[in-house]
Amino acid sequence: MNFEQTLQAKIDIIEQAIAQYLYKNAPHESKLAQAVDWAMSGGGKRIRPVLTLAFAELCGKDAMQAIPFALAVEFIHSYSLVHDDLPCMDNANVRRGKASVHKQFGEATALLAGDSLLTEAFAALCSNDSISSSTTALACKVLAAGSGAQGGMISGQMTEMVLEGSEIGAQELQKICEGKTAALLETACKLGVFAGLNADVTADIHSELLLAAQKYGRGIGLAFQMLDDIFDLDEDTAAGRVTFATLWGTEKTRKAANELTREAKNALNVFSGDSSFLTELADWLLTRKY
Ligand code: GRG
Repeated sequence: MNFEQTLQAKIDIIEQAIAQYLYKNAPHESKLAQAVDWAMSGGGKRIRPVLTLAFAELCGKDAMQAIPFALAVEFIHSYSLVHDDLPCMDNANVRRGKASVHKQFGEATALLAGDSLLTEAFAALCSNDSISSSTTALACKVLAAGSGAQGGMISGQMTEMVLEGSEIGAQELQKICEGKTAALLETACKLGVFAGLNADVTADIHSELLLAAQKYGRGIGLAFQMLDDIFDLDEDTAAGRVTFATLWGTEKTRKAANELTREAKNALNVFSGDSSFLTELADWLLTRKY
Protein backbone atom coordinates (compact mmCIF):
# COMPACT_ATOMS: atom_id res chain seq x y z
CA MET A 1 0.00 0.00 0.00
CA ASN A 2 1.25 3.50 -0.73
CA PHE A 3 1.05 6.32 1.82
CA GLU A 4 -2.39 7.59 0.80
CA GLN A 5 -3.86 4.09 0.93
CA THR A 6 -2.32 3.43 4.34
CA LEU A 7 -3.69 6.73 5.61
CA GLN A 8 -7.15 5.92 4.26
CA ALA A 9 -7.04 2.45 5.83
CA LYS A 10 -6.33 4.02 9.24
CA ILE A 11 -9.10 6.60 8.75
CA ASP A 12 -11.53 3.78 7.86
CA ILE A 13 -10.63 1.94 11.06
CA ILE A 14 -11.23 5.12 13.06
CA GLU A 15 -14.54 5.94 11.36
CA GLN A 16 -15.78 2.45 12.10
CA ALA A 17 -14.63 2.61 15.71
CA ILE A 18 -16.33 6.00 16.22
CA ALA A 19 -19.61 4.72 14.76
CA GLN A 20 -19.47 1.59 16.92
CA TYR A 21 -18.61 3.51 20.08
CA LEU A 22 -21.38 6.05 19.57
CA TYR A 23 -23.89 3.32 18.77
CA LYS A 24 -23.05 1.48 21.99
CA ASN A 25 -22.72 4.54 24.21
CA ALA A 26 -25.30 6.95 22.78
CA PRO A 27 -26.47 9.57 25.30
CA HIS A 28 -29.85 8.64 26.73
CA GLU A 29 -31.59 11.74 25.37
CA SER A 30 -32.03 11.38 21.60
CA LYS A 31 -31.58 15.04 20.66
CA LEU A 32 -28.26 14.98 22.49
CA ALA A 33 -27.32 11.73 20.74
CA GLN A 34 -28.06 13.34 17.38
CA ALA A 35 -26.00 16.41 18.25
CA VAL A 36 -23.04 14.25 19.33
CA ASP A 37 -23.38 12.28 16.11
CA TRP A 38 -23.47 15.51 14.09
CA ALA A 39 -20.32 16.72 15.81
CA MET A 40 -18.50 13.46 15.23
CA SER A 41 -19.44 12.72 11.65
CA GLY A 42 -18.66 14.24 8.31
CA GLY A 43 -15.50 15.76 7.11
CA GLY A 44 -12.93 15.65 9.91
CA LYS A 45 -9.44 14.73 8.75
CA ARG A 46 -8.94 12.44 11.80
CA ILE A 47 -5.27 13.42 12.02
CA ARG A 48 -5.06 13.02 15.79
CA PRO A 49 -6.41 9.45 16.03
CA VAL A 50 -4.31 8.49 12.99
CA LEU A 51 -1.25 9.68 14.92
CA THR A 52 -2.21 7.56 17.92
CA LEU A 53 -2.55 4.42 15.79
CA ALA A 54 0.67 5.13 13.91
CA PHE A 55 2.75 5.64 17.08
CA ALA A 56 1.38 2.43 18.58
CA GLU A 57 2.47 0.61 15.42
CA LEU A 58 5.85 2.32 15.48
CA CYS A 59 6.31 0.84 18.95
CA GLY A 60 5.51 -2.61 17.59
CA LYS A 61 1.84 -3.04 18.54
CA ASP A 62 -1.25 -3.71 16.47
CA ALA A 63 -3.11 -0.44 15.80
CA MET A 64 -6.34 -1.99 17.13
CA GLN A 65 -4.93 -1.92 20.67
CA ALA A 66 -4.70 1.85 20.47
CA ILE A 67 -8.30 2.43 19.32
CA PRO A 68 -9.73 3.53 22.70
CA PHE A 69 -6.89 6.06 23.09
CA ALA A 70 -7.38 7.26 19.51
CA LEU A 71 -11.11 7.75 20.15
CA ALA A 72 -10.38 9.64 23.34
CA VAL A 73 -8.23 12.21 21.60
CA GLU A 74 -10.69 12.66 18.71
CA PHE A 75 -13.57 13.13 21.19
CA ILE A 76 -11.60 15.90 22.90
CA HIS A 77 -10.80 17.53 19.55
CA SER A 78 -14.45 17.37 18.46
CA TYR A 79 -15.75 18.80 21.73
CA SER A 80 -13.30 21.69 21.39
CA LEU A 81 -14.62 22.49 17.91
CA VAL A 82 -18.26 22.37 19.10
CA HIS A 83 -17.50 24.75 21.96
CA ASP A 84 -15.27 26.96 19.84
CA ASP A 85 -18.15 27.50 17.38
CA LEU A 86 -20.59 28.61 20.13
CA PRO A 87 -21.96 32.17 20.01
CA CYS A 88 -19.95 33.08 23.14
CA MET A 89 -16.72 32.00 21.41
CA ASP A 90 -16.27 32.24 17.62
CA ASN A 91 -19.99 32.25 16.80
CA ALA A 92 -19.43 30.12 13.71
CA ASN A 93 -22.41 28.99 11.65
CA VAL A 94 -20.54 26.44 9.58
CA ARG A 95 -18.11 23.67 10.49
CA ARG A 96 -16.70 21.13 8.04
CA GLY A 97 -19.01 22.41 5.32
CA LYS A 98 -22.26 21.94 7.26
CA ALA A 99 -24.15 23.75 10.01
CA SER A 100 -22.25 23.97 13.30
CA VAL A 101 -23.80 22.00 16.16
CA HIS A 102 -25.37 25.04 17.84
CA LYS A 103 -26.89 26.22 14.53
CA GLN A 104 -28.43 22.81 13.99
CA PHE A 105 -29.50 21.89 17.53
CA GLY A 106 -29.46 25.10 19.56
CA GLU A 107 -26.88 26.53 21.90
CA ALA A 108 -27.75 24.63 25.06
CA THR A 109 -27.72 21.25 23.31
CA ALA A 110 -24.40 22.11 21.62
CA LEU A 111 -22.92 22.98 25.00
CA LEU A 112 -24.05 19.63 26.40
CA ALA A 113 -22.91 17.72 23.30
CA GLY A 114 -19.42 19.19 23.82
CA ASP A 115 -19.52 18.36 27.53
CA SER A 116 -20.68 14.87 26.71
CA LEU A 117 -17.78 14.31 24.29
CA LEU A 118 -15.27 15.66 26.80
CA THR A 119 -16.59 13.26 29.43
CA GLU A 120 -16.77 10.35 27.00
CA ALA A 121 -13.13 10.90 26.04
CA PHE A 122 -12.01 9.82 29.50
CA ALA A 123 -14.50 6.95 29.56
CA ALA A 124 -13.12 5.71 26.21
CA LEU A 125 -9.54 6.06 27.44
CA CYS A 126 -10.32 3.93 30.47
CA SER A 127 -12.09 1.28 28.40
CA ASN A 128 -8.85 -0.07 26.94
CA ASP A 129 -8.81 -3.61 28.32
CA SER A 130 -5.55 -4.48 26.58
CA ILE A 131 -3.65 -1.81 28.54
CA SER A 132 -2.52 -2.15 32.16
CA SER A 133 -4.26 0.07 34.71
CA SER A 134 -1.01 1.87 35.60
CA THR A 135 -0.44 2.79 31.93
CA THR A 136 -4.08 3.86 31.64
CA ALA A 137 -3.69 6.11 34.69
CA LEU A 138 -0.65 7.77 33.12
CA ALA A 139 -2.46 8.12 29.80
CA CYS A 140 -5.33 9.80 31.66
CA LYS A 141 -2.95 12.33 33.16
CA VAL A 142 -1.38 13.02 29.76
CA LEU A 143 -4.79 13.53 28.12
CA ALA A 144 -5.88 15.89 30.89
CA ALA A 145 -2.62 17.86 30.63
CA GLY A 146 -2.76 18.12 26.84
CA SER A 147 -6.35 19.28 26.76
CA GLY A 148 -6.45 21.29 29.96
CA ALA A 149 -5.60 24.64 31.47
CA GLN A 150 -2.03 23.93 32.62
CA GLY A 151 -0.22 24.45 29.31
CA GLY A 152 -2.73 22.42 27.31
CA MET A 153 -5.40 23.27 24.74
CA ILE A 154 -7.59 25.31 27.11
CA SER A 155 -4.66 27.42 28.26
CA GLY A 156 -3.78 28.23 24.63
CA GLN A 157 -7.36 29.23 23.92
CA MET A 158 -7.56 31.35 27.07
CA THR A 159 -4.26 33.11 26.38
CA GLU A 160 -5.48 33.90 22.88
CA MET A 161 -8.70 35.38 24.30
CA VAL A 162 -6.87 37.48 26.86
CA LEU A 163 -4.45 38.83 24.28
CA GLU A 164 -7.06 39.45 21.60
CA GLY A 165 -6.61 42.89 20.09
CA SER A 166 -3.07 43.32 21.53
CA GLU A 167 -0.05 43.63 19.33
CA ILE A 168 1.54 40.28 20.08
CA GLY A 169 4.82 39.05 18.62
CA ALA A 170 5.97 35.69 17.30
CA GLN A 171 6.96 34.39 20.75
CA GLU A 172 3.55 35.00 22.30
CA LEU A 173 1.84 33.63 19.21
CA GLN A 174 3.94 30.50 19.38
CA LYS A 175 2.97 30.01 23.02
CA ILE A 176 -0.71 30.29 22.11
CA CYS A 177 -0.35 27.76 19.29
CA GLU A 178 1.68 25.36 21.40
CA GLY A 179 -1.38 25.18 23.65
CA LYS A 180 -4.27 25.61 21.26
CA THR A 181 -3.06 23.39 18.44
CA ALA A 182 0.14 21.49 19.24
CA ALA A 183 -0.70 20.21 22.75
CA LEU A 184 -3.45 17.87 21.55
CA LEU A 185 -1.38 16.63 18.60
CA GLU A 186 1.49 15.90 21.02
CA THR A 187 -0.97 14.09 23.25
CA ALA A 188 -2.21 11.98 20.34
CA CYS A 189 1.38 10.87 19.63
CA LYS A 190 2.18 10.16 23.28
CA LEU A 191 -0.99 8.11 23.76
CA GLY A 192 0.10 6.01 20.79
CA VAL A 193 3.41 5.33 22.54
CA PHE A 194 1.57 4.40 25.74
CA ALA A 195 -0.61 1.96 23.82
CA GLY A 196 2.41 0.67 21.90
CA LEU A 197 4.61 0.04 24.93
CA ASN A 198 1.97 -0.90 27.49
CA ALA A 199 4.70 -1.53 30.00
CA ASP A 200 6.65 0.46 32.49
CA VAL A 201 6.37 3.74 30.61
CA THR A 202 8.42 5.53 33.25
CA ALA A 203 11.58 3.56 32.38
CA ASP A 204 14.34 5.73 30.90
CA ILE A 205 14.18 4.30 27.40
CA HIS A 206 10.45 4.84 27.35
CA SER A 207 10.64 8.42 28.51
CA GLU A 208 13.06 9.03 25.63
CA LEU A 209 10.47 7.66 23.21
CA LEU A 210 7.71 9.73 24.80
CA LEU A 211 9.83 12.85 24.49
CA ALA A 212 10.49 12.08 20.83
CA ALA A 213 6.74 11.57 20.21
CA GLN A 214 6.08 14.88 21.93
CA LYS A 215 8.71 16.64 19.78
CA TYR A 216 7.20 15.20 16.62
CA GLY A 217 3.69 16.23 17.67
CA ARG A 218 4.81 19.73 18.60
CA GLY A 219 6.68 20.20 15.32
CA ILE A 220 3.88 19.03 13.07
CA GLY A 221 1.37 20.87 15.31
CA LEU A 222 3.03 24.24 14.88
CA ALA A 223 3.57 23.60 11.17
CA PHE A 224 -0.10 22.60 10.92
CA GLN A 225 -1.15 25.90 12.50
CA MET A 226 1.16 27.85 10.18
CA LEU A 227 -0.48 26.25 7.18
CA ASP A 228 -3.93 27.02 8.58
CA ASP A 229 -2.83 30.64 8.98
CA ILE A 230 -1.76 30.76 5.34
CA PHE A 231 -5.16 29.35 4.25
CA ASP A 232 -6.94 31.94 6.43
CA LEU A 233 -4.88 34.68 4.80
CA ASP A 234 -5.85 33.42 1.35
CA GLU A 235 -9.50 33.27 2.35
CA ASP A 236 -9.32 36.59 4.15
CA THR A 237 -10.83 35.04 7.28
CA ALA A 238 -8.06 36.10 9.64
CA ALA A 239 -9.94 39.42 10.14
CA GLY A 240 -7.68 41.44 12.42
CA ARG A 241 -6.18 38.41 14.18
CA VAL A 242 -2.43 38.18 14.56
CA THR A 243 -1.28 34.93 12.96
CA PHE A 244 2.07 33.59 11.75
CA ALA A 245 1.03 34.54 8.23
CA THR A 246 0.08 38.12 9.14
CA LEU A 247 3.30 38.53 11.15
CA TRP A 248 5.72 36.97 8.69
CA GLY A 249 3.96 36.74 5.34
CA THR A 250 3.36 33.56 3.37
CA GLU A 251 6.93 32.76 2.31
CA LYS A 252 8.55 33.00 5.74
CA THR A 253 5.66 31.13 7.33
CA ARG A 254 6.04 28.29 4.82
CA LYS A 255 9.79 28.15 5.45
CA ALA A 256 9.22 27.95 9.20
CA ALA A 257 6.64 25.18 8.70
CA ASN A 258 9.13 23.26 6.52
CA GLU A 259 11.84 23.58 9.15
CA LEU A 260 9.52 22.44 11.97
CA THR A 261 8.51 19.46 9.85
CA ARG A 262 12.15 18.57 9.23
CA GLU A 263 12.83 18.65 13.00
CA ALA A 264 9.69 16.62 13.68
CA LYS A 265 10.82 13.91 11.27
CA ASN A 266 14.31 13.85 12.85
CA ALA A 267 12.76 13.21 16.26
CA LEU A 268 11.56 9.84 14.96
CA ASN A 269 15.14 8.55 14.68
CA VAL A 270 15.14 7.18 18.24
CA PHE A 271 12.46 4.63 17.36
CA SER A 272 13.73 1.30 16.10
CA GLY A 273 10.49 0.56 14.21
CA ASP A 274 9.55 1.67 10.70
CA SER A 275 8.76 5.38 10.84
CA SER A 276 8.14 5.87 7.12
CA PHE A 277 4.37 6.41 7.51
CA LEU A 278 4.87 9.16 10.11
CA THR A 279 7.61 10.76 8.00
CA GLU A 280 5.31 10.83 4.99
CA LEU A 281 2.41 12.07 7.12
CA ALA A 282 4.48 15.05 8.28
CA ASP A 283 5.29 15.89 4.64
CA TRP A 284 1.71 15.28 3.54
CA LEU A 285 0.42 17.75 6.14
CA LEU A 286 2.60 20.39 4.50
CA THR A 287 1.04 19.76 1.11
CA ARG A 288 -2.59 19.59 2.28
CA LYS A 289 -5.03 22.01 0.71
CA TYR A 290 -7.61 22.20 3.52
C1 GRG B 1 -12.33 24.35 24.15
C2 GRG B 1 -13.51 26.33 23.17
C3 GRG B 1 -12.33 25.46 23.19
C4 GRG B 1 -11.34 25.73 22.33
C5 GRG B 1 -10.06 25.02 22.25
C6 GRG B 1 -9.46 23.70 19.37
C7 GRG B 1 -9.67 25.11 19.78
C8 GRG B 1 -9.20 25.53 21.12
C9 GRG B 1 -10.23 25.98 18.96
C10 GRG B 1 -10.73 25.60 17.61
C11 GRG B 1 -10.24 26.55 16.57
C12 GRG B 1 -8.88 26.25 16.03
C13 GRG B 1 -8.60 26.75 14.69
C14 GRG B 1 -7.97 25.61 16.74
C15 GRG B 1 -6.61 25.30 16.30
C16 GRG B 1 -6.50 23.84 16.09
C17 GRG B 1 -7.01 23.48 14.75
C18 GRG B 1 -6.23 23.86 13.56
C19 GRG B 1 -8.16 22.81 14.67
C20 GRG B 1 -8.70 22.25 13.43
O1 GRG B 1 -8.19 20.94 13.33
P1 GRG B 1 -8.39 20.03 12.05
O2 GRG B 1 -8.01 20.80 10.83
O3 GRG B 1 -9.95 19.83 12.06
O4 GRG B 1 -7.69 18.74 12.30
P2 GRG B 1 -10.80 18.64 11.39
O5 GRG B 1 -12.11 19.31 11.01
O6 GRG B 1 -10.08 18.10 10.20
O7 GRG B 1 -11.00 17.63 12.46
